[in-house]
Amino acid sequence: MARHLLLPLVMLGISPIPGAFQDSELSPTQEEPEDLDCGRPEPSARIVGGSDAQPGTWPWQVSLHHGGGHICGGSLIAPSWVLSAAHCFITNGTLEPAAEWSVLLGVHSQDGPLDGAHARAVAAIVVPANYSQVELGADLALLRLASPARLGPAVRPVCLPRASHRFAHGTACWATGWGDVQEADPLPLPWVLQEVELRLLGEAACQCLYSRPGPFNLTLQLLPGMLCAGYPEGRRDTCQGDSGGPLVCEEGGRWFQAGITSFGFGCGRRNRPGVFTAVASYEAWIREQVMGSEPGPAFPIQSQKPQSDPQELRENCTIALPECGKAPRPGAWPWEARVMVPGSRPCYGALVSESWVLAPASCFLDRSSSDGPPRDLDTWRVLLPSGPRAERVARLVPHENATWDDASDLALLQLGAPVNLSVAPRPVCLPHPEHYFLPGSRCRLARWGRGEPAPGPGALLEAELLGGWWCHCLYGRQGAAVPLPGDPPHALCPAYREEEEAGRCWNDSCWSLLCQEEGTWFLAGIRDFPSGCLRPRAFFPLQTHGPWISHVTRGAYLEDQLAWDWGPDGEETETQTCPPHTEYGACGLRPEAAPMGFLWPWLAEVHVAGDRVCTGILLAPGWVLVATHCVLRPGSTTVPYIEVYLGRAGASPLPQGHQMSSAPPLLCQTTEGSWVLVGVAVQGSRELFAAIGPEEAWISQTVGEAHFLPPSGSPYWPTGGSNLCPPELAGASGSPHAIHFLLLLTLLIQS
Ligand code: 4AZ
Repeated sequence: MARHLLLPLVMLGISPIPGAFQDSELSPTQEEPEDLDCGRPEPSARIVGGSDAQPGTWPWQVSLHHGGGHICGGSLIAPSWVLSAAHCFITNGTLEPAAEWSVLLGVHSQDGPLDGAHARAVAAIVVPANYSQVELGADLALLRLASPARLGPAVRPVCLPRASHRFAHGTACWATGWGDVQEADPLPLPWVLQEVELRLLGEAACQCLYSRPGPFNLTLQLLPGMLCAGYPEGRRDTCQGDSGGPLVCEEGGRWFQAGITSFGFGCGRRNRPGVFTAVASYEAWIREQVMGSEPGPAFPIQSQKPQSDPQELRENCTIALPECGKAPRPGAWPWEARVMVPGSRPCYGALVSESWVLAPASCFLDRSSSDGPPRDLDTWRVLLPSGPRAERVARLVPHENATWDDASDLALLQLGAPVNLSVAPRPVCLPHPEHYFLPGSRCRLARWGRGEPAPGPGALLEAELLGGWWCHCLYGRQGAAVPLPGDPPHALCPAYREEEEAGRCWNDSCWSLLCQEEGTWFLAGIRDFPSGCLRPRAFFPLQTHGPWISHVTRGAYLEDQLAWDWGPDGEETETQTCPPHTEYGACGLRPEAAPMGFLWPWLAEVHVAGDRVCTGILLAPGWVLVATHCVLRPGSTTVPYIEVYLGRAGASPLPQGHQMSSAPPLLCQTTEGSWVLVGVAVQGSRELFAAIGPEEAWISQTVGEAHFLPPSGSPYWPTGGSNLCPPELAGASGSPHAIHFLLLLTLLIQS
């Protein structure tokens, strides 16, 4: 699921530039080719967290076009040679034809007239024979131009480092490109070349950062020929579309290309610096490819080797901690923002960056009227914790769906001036779209919008997040497949104690959901669904809005997942089905453990081959139903030795050395008080159940004397109009899935 984050994504949202670029002179320059002096821009004169470059600052930067648009960066290393990344040219293991590519030289803005720019066709693309995928290194390519570039003030080659060249850790270098300015957020018009200063990280420091399991527990093994640049705290980085472009460092008045933008985990993330191909490691390969071409690339001798300071070699491993989401204690939220609009009650929102507050759009926009945005922004004020003064509001940016969609009832307010972040105010952390808030997470409800205050002064507003499956089934669309964790969910369900203790629901309260991971608070959800008293309540997840928030704010604190423990087969969900719905919500939502000594009289202890124990259900005097996976080993066709004990499940401790396989049954009580078996937990899950209903025909044919509730009219099988659970629960037809889970054991009664 998270693999895409590691892959270099080279397509960029820059649309075709008018005109064909096959060896065209877009704007003829007067200059004739000169000596191959490298790495010296004519003195004249996004990348994530960068800024517009001045024209002519990076004259070796080229744009590689395919299919009419910018795909990758590259660098001019000789009049007929461009250096780039192999992964830009390889699709499904095949090198794309050179003829489909063109190289744009001397470009600054990729919009409008390309003054001073010219294009060249590509005669050949060469990649190292051992390149297979970015994570395995050798991510470089050489492009031979069909005709030499026209060198001039805006078009000059960069210097290449020899294999012996050493770049000191901590050196400030520059990366350039027309790539995304945030993850999945293309560089906006007028597509001006972006530059960003990045620090070289030593191999040990970078490996240390990438060895810490980040989101999705992914780590990375750095290989020889790779180098890292960036910052432990992230926020400045290369991104999709910058690939193939140069990372250059100045030495003795010349710019050397230390790296080629290759890949990374996302863009600008904490502890996930960009990974570059270390150009010096490929001196021999580059020389071999360009042999005989005159003039070839320049590999100036390094004038001064960096002192090998032993202190520097033993770089310490500094892991950056989140800068957002720290609160002195629950309830004292340093991001709580009170937006004061004259004539209305205060509206509560959250500070998400130095300059932006997120709040419900419905505080500021009348959904029923078609009035435009408010005009009196200069009378609005924002109060922040410990803020010395009320902040002015410079801009209101409502979510595009804010006026009709409750899940998007969001607006961003830009403060008149950025605030100084400290202990307070401090922004809350926001989740990336793929964030998975673990069931059982400790959450809190915080004030949101213009809702009523907390019910009662001492309210704890503490909540525990319930499994996403339950929430999905309770509030999901009919027929919707149960999504994978973090897919993203369409609802988050916290169970909060106060409401239960108070015995009523706070219908007119309006809350946001804050969830904690390793001591850091995330804004996980906003305002609960209009769900009446159906429990657990559901919140709209905020994670789907991460891209919009980071696009508008360019610097909100989107933070990676800090906690993960998805269990062994957390993602094997294809055959999982939702439990049926009762008047209390989905049944079995909060199964209470049976007190010791209390017997569920139909439960059977099934002992398999002497070492596994699972739960069976007595359906008739001679028959016990049990989950197949509990009894049969995968791939085995032999039936093991099975013993069934009745009348003692839950009452006696298990014999030593026995494991309890988790295959608990799901039982629901009818209004008349009798219990009905509705599902058997699927393998690896304690929350999802293979429904019994669809197996009625198979069970009754086999067992004969099993008792079934009437198939229709029962409150436990949603009718066709129900929108709460997938339709297969209606029990109309046999499910090919569930049958794999269930096995009937006929009993040879031994007394
Ligand atoms: C890319 O897809 C890419 N943050 C380039 C650089 C990085 C990530 C992705 C590093 O081209």
